[in-house]
Amino acid sequence: MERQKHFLPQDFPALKNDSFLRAAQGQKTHYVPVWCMRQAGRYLPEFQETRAGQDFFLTCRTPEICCELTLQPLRRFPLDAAIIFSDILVIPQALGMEVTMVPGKGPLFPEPLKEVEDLLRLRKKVDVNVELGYVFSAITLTRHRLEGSVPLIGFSGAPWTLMTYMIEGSGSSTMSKAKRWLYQHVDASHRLLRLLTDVIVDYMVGQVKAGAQALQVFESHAGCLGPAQFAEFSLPYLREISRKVKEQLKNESLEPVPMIVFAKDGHYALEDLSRSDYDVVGLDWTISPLTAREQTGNRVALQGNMDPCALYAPKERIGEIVKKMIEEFGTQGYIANLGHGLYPDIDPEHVGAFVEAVHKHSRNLKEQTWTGHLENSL
Ligand code: 1CP
Repeated sequence: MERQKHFLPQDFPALKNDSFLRAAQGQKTHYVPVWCMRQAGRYLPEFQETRAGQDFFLTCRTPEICCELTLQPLRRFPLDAAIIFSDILVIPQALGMEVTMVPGKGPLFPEPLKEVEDLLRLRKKVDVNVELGYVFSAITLTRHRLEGSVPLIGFSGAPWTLMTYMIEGSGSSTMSKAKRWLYQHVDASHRLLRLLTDVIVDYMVGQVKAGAQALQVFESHAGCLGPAQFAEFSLPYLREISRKVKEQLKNESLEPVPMIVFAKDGHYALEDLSRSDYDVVGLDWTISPLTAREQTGNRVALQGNMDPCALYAPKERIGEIVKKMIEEFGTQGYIANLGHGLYPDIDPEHVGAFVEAVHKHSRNLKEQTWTGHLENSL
């Protein structure tokens, strides 16, 4: 019988396409790199087929399948980065909470946190190698299977976003249960956010050790916080994550990796985010490229931000929207992406048209760093 090949986090194949990493670090690129949030997802028939009938979190715990799902979009489109297939809710699981994924509905916590005493149910200390080692194995395997074609992005949910799921128990439009804690249980909220931050730091460092070449932090529920609550309950923890991850990598003599922060609907915080030790700030579609550049200056690269619904438009129209987006962001210090994840009913051919349009239009434009005015950009 053929011996099972074991993949170790070493001797990774040399990287052939570094445009995403270069743009993330503010270095010159010959075209605008592009990837899509949720590029591995239900809009792909091959994803549906691989996932068919399988429990979602069991899939997340099976490195071979995570690897396959991560590679699927890259076989179809000339994307400039891969993102490991997993989910942000593996962290509440690592803390001891039960989470299931209800097909067609989304995540469900049968016993969400209701009162402060419920915090006692959470593990006080998480050994990420024990609880989340399956994600690290998936990353290492995928990094080998990518054969250096493009870099692999690891990710985590941000503390506030994870706290909302742990208290709401599922998706919510108001987040009122979680926000109640911010007003009624201030200290307990900070205790929970601190616990999550500590796990996230170890988790992200572990992802880099396993082979992740960039990291994205998803603060998907920034929008329900106003500026004051964001400043108190989100920003300090986001800052601590970037600072500590970079510090730990340095202490362990590991190469630093670019870090991306995506605070959905958090445009009120863009300036603060651009001063937070992240290399890239991700943007949703509700902010114009020019306003985003003005608020973030040349401190960070930007990533985003086409409305995913624009992919419902005819292909030629997608091309026009992409062209305008690149003209406004400039071709340098910029990573093209959507303003949020792909929806399941989006036509894969239109995703292809988006990726192709980014490459085509950015190659046609003069290399342009945003300098505070647009006159010489076109
Ligand atoms: O059965 C399925 O296939 C369900 C769909 C699905 C997929 C493909 C879920 C359920 N998660 C994922 C994978 C996933 N989740 C990735 C994979 C990599 C890629 O992007 O290709 C990533 C990065 C995530 C991150 C994630 N999960 C976020 C942050 C990004 C965002 O969308 O804001 C969030 C909020 C989740 C929670 C989650 N997981 C799944 C769903 C449907 C949701 C959202 C639930 C809700 O609040 O309504």
